[in-house]
Amino acid sequence: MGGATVKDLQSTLERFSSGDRRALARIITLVENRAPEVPHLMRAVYPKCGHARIFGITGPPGAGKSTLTDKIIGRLREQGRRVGVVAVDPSSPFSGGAILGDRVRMQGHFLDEGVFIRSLSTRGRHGGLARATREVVRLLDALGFDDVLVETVGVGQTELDVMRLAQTTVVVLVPEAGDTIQVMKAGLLEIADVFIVNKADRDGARRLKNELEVMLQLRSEGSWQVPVLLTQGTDGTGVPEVIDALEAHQRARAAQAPPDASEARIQEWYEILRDELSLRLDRAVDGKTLGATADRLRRGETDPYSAALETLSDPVALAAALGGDEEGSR
Ligand SMILES: Nc1nc2c(ncn2[C@@H]2O[C@H](COP(=O)(O)OP(=O)(O)OP(=O)(O)O)[C@@H](O)[C@H]2O)c(=O)[nH]1
Ligand SMILES: [Mg+2]
Repeated sequence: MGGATVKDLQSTLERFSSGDRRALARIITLVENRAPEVPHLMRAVYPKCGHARIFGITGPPGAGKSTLTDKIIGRLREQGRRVGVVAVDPSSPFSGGAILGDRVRMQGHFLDEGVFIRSLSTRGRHGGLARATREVVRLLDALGFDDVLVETVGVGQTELDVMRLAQTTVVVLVPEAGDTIQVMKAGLLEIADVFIVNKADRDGARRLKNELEVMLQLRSEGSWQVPVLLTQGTDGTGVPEVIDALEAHQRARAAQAPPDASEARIQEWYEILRDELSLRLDRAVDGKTLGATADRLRRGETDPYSAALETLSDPVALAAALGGDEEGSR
């Protein structure tokens, strides 16, 4: 976890900039595995961020998100833009490259140097998928991808957290999901900047579109009017209009006074701290650097509360046990 490793990572990143995508894949695996080097790496990456457009695509399983993403990539590539895609699957035990379905559905772009597609999930006992996703998006941004698309599977709290990092969020629904009450319940109405009713070839698509529009008018606020677009992911019908809507929302966003980012930075600092402390505490327990206390507990010489209070009252010992890595900070 010393400085050398971080340097290694940085040179790996530089290799990627000159076309080595395996290097990027390796780094993303570190992020996914919550490796201790990650904060050091991200510190180097952070100042280079802020150029990419970040689009979120969410909606219920099977709505056609990947199929649409594939078509959207195609259009953006026609405009000469470099596109990064992160498919986030909190439930998947698989990782390390691609979920099969996404690989199949976006395979037309796999040989394209201007497209990078990666699936993401977190293994083990730690959560932190929203943070890992944000880090991967930043890596892609820093490496010069013009657009980053984040697809999340499902509509739970993790997905909503992940979607907070998108500048423009697209919610994909299908006629058979028909029930607009579900949309409200899942919190999708609040996060959508653009609604898509996909599978427009099926019955009920137009009706769902109308229902959504009524709902949106009822809660219409602000200057951006959320559009509801009909698409057919399979043949790309309606996708040019999706691109137009994404661009229009980006323009509307840019026209507004930029939101005060200071609170978000403080919140992120707090999240990183909490997350890193918990990771380090687990590593310390695994690595037995807190072993003396554990031994005393094992021998019945103290109780868990006394042990915890003692550990907390000795910050220097605690910091040592949690493994300060000053080396890496240089
Ligand atoms: N009839 C019809 N089928 C579609 C359309 N768009 C996508 N599909 C099909 O719907 C199925 C699911 O598509 P995906 O793109 O994998 O959906 P997804 O939302 O990414 O699915 P998950 O990532 O598993 O949540 C596939 O069999 C697609 O071929 C459409 O417009 N009409
Ligand atoms: Mg998908």
